Amino acid sequence: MERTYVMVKPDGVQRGLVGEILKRFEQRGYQLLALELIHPTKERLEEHYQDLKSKPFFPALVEYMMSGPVVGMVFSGLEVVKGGRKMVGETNPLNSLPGSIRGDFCICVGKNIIHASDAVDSAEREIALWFPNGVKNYSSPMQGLLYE
Ligand code: DAT
Ligand code: MG
Repeated sequence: MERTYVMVKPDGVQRGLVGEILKRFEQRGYQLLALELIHPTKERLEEHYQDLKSKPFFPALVEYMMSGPVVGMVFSGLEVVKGGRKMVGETNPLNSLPGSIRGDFCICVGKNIIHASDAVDSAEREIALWFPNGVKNYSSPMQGLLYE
């Protein structure tokens, strides 16, 4: 089953939105495989956002991401990468529709409260980066109720 990496950013954690975000992914039917609150290092964040290193906003992005703990999660499900991105909304919350997480809870691109992997290969890279000890799969009776 496909997997994705979701991270509640420091502002999302401080605003008490972890439960709301976790709830949305759970109620959609995605299966929670891992969950951790951590204080990320600069090195870890620079690796996570390696594709954005040359962007002018990169230093501010890393500073923001280091402003407090983050909560990382791994979810599995059918096409969970694409579905997760839809639930999160657009990068700029101003373009995010109501009903999406960014569309419901934030306003500015520099404080957009949540990360979700944008492709299957980046999801696997991010899961390996944030959960270096590995993530175990488990079977759940819910699967039979969610999938035909
Ligand atoms: P996303 O988080 O939607 O995958 P991204 O990977 O392109 O977007 O960028 C990562 C983060 O960097 C994004 O959540 C917020 C910040 N960012 C992106 N574009 C930005 C911009 N034009 N100005 C300021 N911050 C930006
Ligand atoms: Mg991205």
